[in-house]
Amino acid sequence: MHELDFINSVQGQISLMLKEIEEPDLNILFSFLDERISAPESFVVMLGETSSGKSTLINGLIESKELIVGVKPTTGNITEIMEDNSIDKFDYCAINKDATIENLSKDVFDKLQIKPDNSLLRLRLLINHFKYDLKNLRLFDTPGYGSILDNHEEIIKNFIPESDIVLYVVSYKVGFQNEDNNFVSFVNNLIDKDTKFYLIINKVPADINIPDNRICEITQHASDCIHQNLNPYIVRTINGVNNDPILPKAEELWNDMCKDLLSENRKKKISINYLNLQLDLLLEIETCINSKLLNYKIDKDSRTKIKDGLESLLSKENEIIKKIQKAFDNIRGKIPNLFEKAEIKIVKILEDEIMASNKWTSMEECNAFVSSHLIRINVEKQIQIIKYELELELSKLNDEINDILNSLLLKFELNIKTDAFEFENLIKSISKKYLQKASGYGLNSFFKIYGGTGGSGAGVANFAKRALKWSGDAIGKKFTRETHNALAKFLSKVGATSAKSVTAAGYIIIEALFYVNDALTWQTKLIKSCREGINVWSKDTLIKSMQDLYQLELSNIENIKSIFEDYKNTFDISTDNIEPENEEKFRTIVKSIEDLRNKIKTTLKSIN
Ligand SMILES: Nc1nc2c(ncn2[C@@H]2O[C@H](COP(=O)(O)OP(=O)(O)OP(=O)(O)O)[C@@H](O)[C@H]2O)c(=O)[nH]1
Ligand SMILES: [Mg+2]
Repeated sequence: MHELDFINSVQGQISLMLKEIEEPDLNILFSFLDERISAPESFVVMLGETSSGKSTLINGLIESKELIVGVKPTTGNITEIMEDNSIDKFDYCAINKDATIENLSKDVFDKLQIKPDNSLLRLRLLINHFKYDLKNLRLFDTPGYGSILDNHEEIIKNFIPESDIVLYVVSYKVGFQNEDNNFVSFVNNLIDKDTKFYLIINKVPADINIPDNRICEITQHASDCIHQNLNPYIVRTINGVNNDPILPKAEELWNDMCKDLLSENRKKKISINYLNLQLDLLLEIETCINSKLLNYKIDKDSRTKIKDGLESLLSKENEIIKKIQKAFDNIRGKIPNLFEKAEIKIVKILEDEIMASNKWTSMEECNAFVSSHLIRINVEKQIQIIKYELELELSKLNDEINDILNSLLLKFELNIKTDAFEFENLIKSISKKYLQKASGYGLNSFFKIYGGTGGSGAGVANFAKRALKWSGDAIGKKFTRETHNALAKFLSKVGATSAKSVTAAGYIIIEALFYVNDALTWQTKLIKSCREGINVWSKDTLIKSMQDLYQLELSNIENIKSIFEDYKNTFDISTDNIEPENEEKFRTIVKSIEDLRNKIKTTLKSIN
């Protein structure tokens, strides 16, 4: 049987089971999955420095000037472009932070593309039909690196890590700058091995013959940052006339993108994803039924034991949360000092170098070396030390919380142990659930949630339920794709912030020396401006890292809460005896779940 047919037949059987057990939450999960299977989405994120021509390229794809373009930094918000055959030509929406979706007039849509807006999460442009076979594509137009880092967490947390393809645009004339270096290295930390990275060299003049030095240079730099040998897409510049806007065709690019998205390899990956989701869903159903069966089987004494055990378990939730809060407070208390130390160290090194007067033949030479090289190298060294310290502290906390949780859950299981084998089954299925979903729950998954709204640590099912409640528009693939190690991601964000701030610091230094001609005092002046620059770097990076730490703390608390909630729901046993009217029916379902699971596993093996 073809994989998709098999997946659909499993859906059919699950649907029959769900009719028997009548659980609204499971039905929501089911329709969520069903929707994804009928329309597997792909994610493509367009990235690159400001004015590299990202929005223009997308306008070319959709053959209409819907996205605003301009010479100055233009795009201020994320715009998601999707196909919707039910609309006429184009339709415009705002997705707000409170999860509401608003229809917009073209006029308001245009204004929002440029202007930051506190309540807006992202914009959505619906088009009737993509020229290529790009059904179910979700394409994201983004602003430049700085704006993404400061204002668009969603892109960093959700869309880049989830993307099938990242399109990275460099303008030929501008070349591969320091910012591109930082940006691509950062992206490299966020994507996994399945994500394709396309390098697009844009606005290449017509008279440039390929191969060309600059193209080789850009390709080499980008390849180094992403640790792959890239083969760039060359997009030639077009000259627009007033009434004839620039709409680059970039056919090779879109054709290849299409091929990649529709490739057998990708279809295989999607099938594997769905089969794993079905395994998840079957576990959810099994846990639910075992919970009901347990209800039928146990006597009054055991009921009270479970109720007490659960109460005692739940009473520990606050303790753990307080522990997390305390640990994060502690870490936040320590990092200003780390930055202060780093600042002193860097300034000292710069001072020594600058004052080594026999080393420099001119102020310009020294200035160039300091602002483009020395500062960067030393800031990088110091931020590594800070990141290492943070990693130690956070990993320690991770281990502690996992230990506490594991021993709490073990104690809960031992305390309420009854003779009923249903209890054993329930414990088994809830443990399996975590094992399967978190791919190693209890070990390294505590931080996984930082990887996105409801990473696997939080429980896939919880995510889907909550996501649906919040927006009715959850990101399908978040469901299974293994979330990246969130700690690594957090640290890489600290590194990215630092790299961005040091660029700003470099400008301060260059600017300060612009007007200095005095051969005697330049060293003192350079040292002074270095101090100022390093201070800006330190303050900036510290503030942003503190904000990121708050977020990490919040998402980890959410994660803990969801684990307790899961236990609460699963062991929500009635204290009264219940008539086992459906017992036979449920036992038959449990049996068919086991059969189905084996079939899915066999199919998974055959695909791999
Ligand atoms: N001559 C010429 N100009 C181009 C071409 N592609 C883009 N441009 C111009 O380059 C400028 C920047 O293009 P945008 O598409 O706004 O660039 P962007 O990458 O979206 O920039 P941000 O939104 O600021 O991040 C605009 O003025 C475009 O008209 C091209 O092929 N030829
Ligand atoms: Mg733009």
